[in-house]
Amino acid sequence: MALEQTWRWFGEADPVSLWDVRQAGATGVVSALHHIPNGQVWPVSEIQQRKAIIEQHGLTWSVVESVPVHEDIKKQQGNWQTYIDNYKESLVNLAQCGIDTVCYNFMPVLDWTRTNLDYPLPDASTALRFDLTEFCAFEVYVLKRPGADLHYPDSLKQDARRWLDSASETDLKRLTRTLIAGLPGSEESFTLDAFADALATYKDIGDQELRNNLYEFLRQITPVAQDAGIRLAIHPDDPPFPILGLPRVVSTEADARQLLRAANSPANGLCFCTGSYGVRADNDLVGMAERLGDRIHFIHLRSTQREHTEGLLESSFHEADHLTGDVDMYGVMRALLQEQKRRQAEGRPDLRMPFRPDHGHRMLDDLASGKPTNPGYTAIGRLRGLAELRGLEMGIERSLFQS
Ligand code: DNO
Ligand code: MN
Repeated sequence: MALEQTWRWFGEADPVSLWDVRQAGATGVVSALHHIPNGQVWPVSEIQQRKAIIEQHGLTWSVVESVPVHEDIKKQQGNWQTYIDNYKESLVNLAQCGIDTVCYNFMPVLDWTRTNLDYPLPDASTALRFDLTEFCAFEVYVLKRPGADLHYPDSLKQDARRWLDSASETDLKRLTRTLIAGLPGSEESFTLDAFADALATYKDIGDQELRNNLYEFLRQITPVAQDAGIRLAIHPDDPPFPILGLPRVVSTEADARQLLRAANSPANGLCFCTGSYGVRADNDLVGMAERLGDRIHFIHLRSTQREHTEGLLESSFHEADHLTGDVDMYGVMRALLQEQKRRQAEGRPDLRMPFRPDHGHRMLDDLASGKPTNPGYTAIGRLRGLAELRGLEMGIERSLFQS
C-alpha cells in the first residue's frame, strides 16, 4: 500500500482547478474554509458544501489545512477560552462530515515567511527564498524593531546596510510586501505600523509561555479530537527558528516530542514538513521519520538548500527541486513507507498517510506574465514535484516490499 497523494486547493478562487488536481494524479484534496473568520465555528453546512464540490470531481477531502488557531489562544488573552471552545466545535463538525485529519500551526503573528517569491534559478524557473541579509535589513532598518540591532552580528548588519543602499524602491516594496502581506494560507495581513503593534503584543510571551499556551490548547482539544475520531497534525515553524523576537516552539525533534507528550494520545500528532524542519542542519529528517512515524498524520514533501551563516542558528535558504537540496528524500520516503507497512501489519485504524508536494517552482507556462499563480502553489511546479515523488515511492516500494 502506497502513501496517499494529495494536493492543496484554496477553494473556488484558486487558479488551479480541481480538474487540474485530478490530472496531476492526486486523489486527495487538502483544503480549508478560508472565508470563515479566524476563531469562528465552521458550520456543518459549509463543510458539506466544500466536500460536495471536491467529490464532484472524483476526489476526496483528505485533510483540512488549516483550522487556524486564533492569536488570543497563542497568547492566552482576551477570548481565548471561547476560541478554544469554538475550535472543539469545528473539530466535531468536521468529524460529523467524515473528515478525520486536521492540520494547524502555532506560529505567532506570521505564518510561513519568505523574502523573495520569484528567486531566479539557473534554469530560468523561480523559487521561494528566505534571505537572511534582506530579512535583517527589513527588521533592523525598515521596521526598526527595538532590540533587533543587538541580535545580529556586525558583519551581517553591514551586508544588510549595503543591500539596502543598493536596493531600488521596487526591491524594498517587494521585500516589505512579501514579509507582511501574508503568504497563501496565512490568516493575517498587515501594514507596517499594524505589524509593529502585533509584534509588541508578544512582549511578555517568551519561549516558555508560548509552549505552555500550546500545551494547554492541546490538553483541551486532544480529548475532543480523540472522541470524534480526528487526527491532529501540527505544522512546524517555517523557518524553524525564532524570528523578529518572537518565540517559535515547533522547530526541532525535541519540540515535537515535548508537544506529543503534553497530550499523550494518538489523536495528537504531527504534520511532517520536510521543507520546514529541513532548514535546520541539526534536524535529522530520516531519523525523525523513523522515530516519530507513528504520530505522523500528514506529510509535506519538499526540499530546501540552506546557506549557513557563521555563528547563527538562522540561515538563508531557497526551495530546491523535490529530489535535490539538503533533504534526503529517498531516506525520508523509505522511512515513511516502512511506517505505512507497520500500520498495515498492525491493522491500525490510522492507516492512511496523506502527503502532498508542499510547494513547487514557477516554471513553463506558469511563468507567462499576467498568469495568476499563488506563490509556491503553482500547478506545474507541484505537478513536477508530485510526479518525482510518486516515481521515487514506487521504486522504493517495489524494491523493498515486492521484489
Ligand atoms: C510551508 C507551507 C505552508 C503551510 C502553512 C501551515 O511549509 O506548507 O503553506 O502549509 O504555513 O499551516
Ligand atoms: Mn509545509
